[in-house]
Amino acid sequence: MKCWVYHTPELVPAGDLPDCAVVVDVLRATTTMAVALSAGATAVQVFADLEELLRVSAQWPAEQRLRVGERGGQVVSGFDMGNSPLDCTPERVKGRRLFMSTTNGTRALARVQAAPCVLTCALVNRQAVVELLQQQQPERVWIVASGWEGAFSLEDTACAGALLMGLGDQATTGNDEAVGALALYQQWQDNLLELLHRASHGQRLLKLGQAADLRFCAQVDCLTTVPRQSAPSVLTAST
Ligand code: 3SL
Repeated sequence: MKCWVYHTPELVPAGDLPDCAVVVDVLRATTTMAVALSAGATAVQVFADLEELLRVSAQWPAEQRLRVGERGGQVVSGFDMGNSPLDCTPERVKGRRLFMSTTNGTRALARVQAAPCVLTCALVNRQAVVELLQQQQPERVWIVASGWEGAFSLEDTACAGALLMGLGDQATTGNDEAVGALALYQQWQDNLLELLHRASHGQRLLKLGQAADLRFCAQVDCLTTVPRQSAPSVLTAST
């Protein structure tokens, strides 16, 4: 398995696709997806565009859907919830489909949705993603960090490194970014909450009063669910 890391969706090569793409958005989209599917949500359908989300979700019975909208770290007005993993309790999400749009995570997914296998990873489900990749043995893997509006995000690249570390000898690094991601994780692995606090998006979320979300997102390997694309833009649980 050869793995490439891209710091943002914009850096993903055009006109090419890997055997498997793994999208990472530790703060907070891919953490929330893993939690929602673990808690019994039937699927997470992602949208770049809020109008499109409202149009498609309107075709679902109200009691079987949740509209999840985040812009700038805050809940989109009129939506059922924002992007906090802590809101995804079984009481709230079980048996429901999440219609979700976030600033960066859902955009990163759109960039690689044509790949034959698309997974999402966060720190919380890193080991589960490692095991799925070990089982499937895709030849070429792209780990796509969501970043923030086209810029590097410390926490996503650290999570890419965590994934590479978990894969160990099973993976070779395809680009310098992969080597750098691994080194970043090795440096911070015992201090991930501090890394999230230093990260620019972590600081943005702290200003919005989301310290509990940072604590949750800093946990490693506590969920066994892997969100996996089962139809274009639709993620379901693979455990
Ligand atoms: O950018 C995103 O996709 C979100 O995860 C950002 S936030 O953490 O919900 O603010």
